[in-house]
Amino acid sequence: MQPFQEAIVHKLREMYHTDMKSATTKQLYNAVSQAAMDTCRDTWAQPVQGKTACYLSAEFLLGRLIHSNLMNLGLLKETEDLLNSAGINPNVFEDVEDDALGNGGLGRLAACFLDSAATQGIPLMGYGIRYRYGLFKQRFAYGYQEEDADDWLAWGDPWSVRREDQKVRVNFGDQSVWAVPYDMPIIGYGGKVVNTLRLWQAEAIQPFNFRLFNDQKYQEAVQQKNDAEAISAVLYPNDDTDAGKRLRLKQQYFFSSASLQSIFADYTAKCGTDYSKFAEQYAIQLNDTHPTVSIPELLRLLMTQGHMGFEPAFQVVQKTFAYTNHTIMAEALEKWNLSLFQSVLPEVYPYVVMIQNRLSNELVKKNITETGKYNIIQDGMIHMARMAIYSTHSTNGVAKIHTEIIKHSALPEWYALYPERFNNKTNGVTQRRWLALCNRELADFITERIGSGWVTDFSQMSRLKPYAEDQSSRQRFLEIKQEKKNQLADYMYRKDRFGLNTSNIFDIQVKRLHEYKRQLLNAFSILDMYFGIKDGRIQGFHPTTFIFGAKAAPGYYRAKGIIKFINEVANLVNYDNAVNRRMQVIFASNYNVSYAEKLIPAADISEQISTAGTEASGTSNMKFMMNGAVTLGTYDGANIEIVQNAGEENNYIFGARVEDLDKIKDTYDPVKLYEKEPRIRRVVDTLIDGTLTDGGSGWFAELYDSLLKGASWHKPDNYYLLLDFLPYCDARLQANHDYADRQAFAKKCLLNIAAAGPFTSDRTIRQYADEIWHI
Ligand code: 4GP
Repeated sequence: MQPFQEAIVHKLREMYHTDMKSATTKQLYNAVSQAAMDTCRDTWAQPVQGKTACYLSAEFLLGRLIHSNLMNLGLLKETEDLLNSAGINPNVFEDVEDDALGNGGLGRLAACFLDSAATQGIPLMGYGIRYRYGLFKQRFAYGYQEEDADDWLAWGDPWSVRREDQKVRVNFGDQSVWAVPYDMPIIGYGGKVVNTLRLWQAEAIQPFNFRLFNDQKYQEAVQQKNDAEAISAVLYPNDDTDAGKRLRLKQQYFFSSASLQSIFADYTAKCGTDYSKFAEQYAIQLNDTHPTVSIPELLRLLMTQGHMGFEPAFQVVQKTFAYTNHTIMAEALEKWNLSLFQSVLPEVYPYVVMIQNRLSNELVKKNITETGKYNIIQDGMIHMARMAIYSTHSTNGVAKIHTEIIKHSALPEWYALYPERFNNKTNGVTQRRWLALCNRELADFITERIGSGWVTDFSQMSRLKPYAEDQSSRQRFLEIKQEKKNQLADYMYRKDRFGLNTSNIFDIQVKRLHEYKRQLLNAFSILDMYFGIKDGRIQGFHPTTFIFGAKAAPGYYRAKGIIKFINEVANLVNYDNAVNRRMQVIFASNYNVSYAEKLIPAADISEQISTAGTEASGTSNMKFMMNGAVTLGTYDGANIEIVQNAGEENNYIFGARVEDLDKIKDTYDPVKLYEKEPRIRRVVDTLIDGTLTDGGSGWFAELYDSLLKGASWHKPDNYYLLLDFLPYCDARLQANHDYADRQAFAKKCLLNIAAAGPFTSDRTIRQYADEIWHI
């Protein structure tokens, strides 16, 4: 036995008094994880040299850790050999669910950044919240989304270390709590660098009141405990929407204050009490506006504990912080009601006023009289994005087009004031999780051809390009794709009891459910194909399986209506014997990181169909690309950079561009399109003509109205589904047609893989380190 294998056996004995043969999955999981933790403890304990970057984020969507950590430590094979030799399926940890402390793109990006920074030896610490319950678990009942609590701790938390000695006190207007850190090792590939993710848990200062209990006031006796724990109890299930809740503000201040206190104490221990040099030691990146209250919090610490004056303290703050914007959806630009803010954070509010006063003076100096668009405190609200832009030295978008939109249409007044602060950092994803680990077959294929350097230097992928011309490589690629489809089919059968036809094209759209992402457009186009096949209009259709995966925020009823609609479309198609050998539609339930790792490698077609100008970047588009799917998408977010690099001829781009929409936005009339085009009318009418039923919820009629009548808060069809409908259907049928030439299609896929080099988060995080943090 190898030493690591012995260590696992020893852990089982020590922790559970059991052995490989009798251990439960949970015991095995904890023993393997603990044994792996032991191998990196010494490296982890080494102090960081030089400047540290701190990534503050309300979400870290890590995904299952066991496989990625073992891979990064070089222990995956040994572990699998041990499991095999004990007659245990190496997939046993597939049931372990520990992947839910984030909603979607922004949280998953944070996780990719941690992996990339550790792999490249960039000292990056993550700071966030240790939610007791992560994002809800989704199931379907009669096609409706139902939500259950995500009890991720049921599997234990072997990758965290509770640091009781490092706890700090956080004060609100009406309560004080402990913030107790749980540290996780972030193991770089090769195991040479281990960074830290610190997640804070809220706990009561006095968990139990003995006197009240004695007086038989049992509820009151534990009131403080319950109130404290509520703060880190649950991740708000929102993506791109503002929860606007008192508790949410408490969460934001809770982890911001705890992180800042901890960073401040580290600085003091290292450098003493001259805080003027703070920004030389720490760079703090705000992952969207959620941690923005860190800005007045650092100001408070510098002025009260560091005894600095306001102006020098503000200078330090500005040099320290940088801000990343992840969406221009108006509802996500956070604002807090002034009186709420004052009552929750009375100690912080005065510092917000000081910042506002400084801004006001600056505006006067610049002769700006129209201050309403700039004021941090305006009309009874505190505008967090304004505070973030004003008080930091860098504001970045997450794809080229997104940054341009920020500069020229979302926040042009700020760009006019401080053009030098605005910069772009196109997102990326870690090729270790999203290729090396989730698609080992393709990873071997690549390594056999260009060596293994791509695992840590993704720019090497371009060397794969010549193999797109090589028939045997194309053939091998197709075999691998087939193998991944077969594996997905097994998995989906287990998870969703659905039998995929693995000889079909796999056409996949997986992401959060949002109107702007246009899952409804996808469903309409499926219906159009369904009718087209039945009517004989569409001939020579290559059988296709359409897969969706998406969670809707529980309070977002329109999104829930779309889920129900897609499930009804699936019923219609899958039970119709006239077409169901040519089409299948399936909505994967509880889409999450682990499901993504199965779905993405099996895809032929990556659906990226957001309205131009709405998806800041997207990151699943990159994961699909590196796994050899072609993009069927709009000119939006990082799709643009993807097709620029991989060739438009190797992808399927359709639909209106931002410029086109700008021109027509005041005159756009979806009703005209609906009346003129029978194919549009037919699919839209399924919402109300009884073809499909919403079970009496009224949701389908509401969707119909949203397209043709609008609502009090938006114009009809404000995401231009009907405008892009025919071009989308055409592009889709073109891809379907092209697929028939398997060799030519494989060539497109390989060219996409070979062009994926820039879309690694290794590149992105390097740019943050070089251009923003100067590390
Ligand atoms: C997402 C954006 O919607 C997505 O386009 C982007 O790729 C991702 O951030 C990472 O930058 N936004 C969110 C959010 O997840 O909650 O606003």
